[in-house]
Amino acid sequence: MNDFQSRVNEVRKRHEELLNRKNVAVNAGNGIYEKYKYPIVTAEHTPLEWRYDFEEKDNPFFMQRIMMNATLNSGAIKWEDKYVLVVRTEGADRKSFFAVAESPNGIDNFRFRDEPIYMPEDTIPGTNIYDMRLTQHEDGWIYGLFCVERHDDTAPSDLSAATATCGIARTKDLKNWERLPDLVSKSQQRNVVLHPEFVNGKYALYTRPQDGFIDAGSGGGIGWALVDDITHAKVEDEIIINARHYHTIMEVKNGEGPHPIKTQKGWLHLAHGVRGCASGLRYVLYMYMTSLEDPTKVIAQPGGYFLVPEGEEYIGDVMNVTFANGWIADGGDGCEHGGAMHKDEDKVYIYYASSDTRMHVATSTIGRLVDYCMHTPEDGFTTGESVKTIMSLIEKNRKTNNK
Ligand code: BGC
Ligand code: BMA
Repeated sequence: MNDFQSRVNEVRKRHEELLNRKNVAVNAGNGIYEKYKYPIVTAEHTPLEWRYDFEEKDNPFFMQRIMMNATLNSGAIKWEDKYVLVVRTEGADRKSFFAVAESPNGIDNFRFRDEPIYMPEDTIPGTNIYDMRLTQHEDGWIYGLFCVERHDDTAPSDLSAATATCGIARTKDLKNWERLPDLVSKSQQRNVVLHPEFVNGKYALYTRPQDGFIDAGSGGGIGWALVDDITHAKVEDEIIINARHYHTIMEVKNGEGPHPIKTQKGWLHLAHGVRGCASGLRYVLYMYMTSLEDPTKVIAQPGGYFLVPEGEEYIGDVMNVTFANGWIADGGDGCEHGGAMHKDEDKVYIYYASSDTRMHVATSTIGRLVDYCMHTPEDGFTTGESVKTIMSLIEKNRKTNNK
């Protein structure tokens, strides 16, 4: 065997070992969810055929011709008995694209399909696309809503000036995608999510109005808008359903994660909150619940964060970030319809990325997450209120322990 062939064999062997690695739960100690020892999808998981030229005469050193930088913010869906992620995959050139990776059990053995998704363009092509939210809607389609970034040509001399718009595509098989016109909205939009059910006969969107590309500014928080026609979607009236507050984990920005999960007690939401600090922006995950009768009404808002970067999760391209736009509530059916009513014992796979670099999973159940939302004290917005909340728990425990 020549050097070329032995190098090919070695690279293939290492890749297979990585893809087949068993994952193990690590008790997070908070009782709310388990994290796992290994990330589930990394840039190293991408197929070798995307990165290496296997022709010896063209690539005598068996080098990577195309490097992959990161696998992050993935949409998720249970589909044909598999746990499917639409992974935001980013090349060394900083362009991200979508690619499907699937696993038989949701926690390890994720494998990319042979080819990434070639997303058809809207009339104005995007420079970059990312962070897809998947919704299996009751209209029969699976929708992918994602952010489309383009240069802001109103500032021709500023090469960092950009605009964020919500792109919309739909599919029946996660292979062929029909691109619909981008969402029309007065403000820029990132983190737009399609609710799985019709509301008053209309499509319902979680929005995130923002003043500029980075700045959420007067946007206020997570919004809600009804849309008549998803093939020409336009935000007419937008209300804020989950507002930001001073000195909280979501002081600077917040945004809806994946679409909410329907439970007997209400819609269960996962979102991200952002605050500014000396080291930059800190992205953490939080939860809230809305009413089944009126999905714009918040019925539970546990104070503080739900999940944050820990250990090596802090390190990566954009430090101090956890971000989630995919989760799967698994009632054991082969495919989980987006608006299915979930039972307490149903398992929840929370797919999150750390520091814009790699994908992880955390697992819990509907029962545990609802309990977390309904019984975690709310944020009282001042130190005094926080101490009173701790005091009342101490008092309760004193009574319990003296029984
Ligand atoms: C990046 C996103 C980021 C956004 C705002 C984009 O260029 O690709 O990951 O969320 O900028 O910082
Ligand atoms: C954003 C998000 C994500 C990213 C985060 C941190 O605004 O939309 O794409 O994870 O910033 O860089």
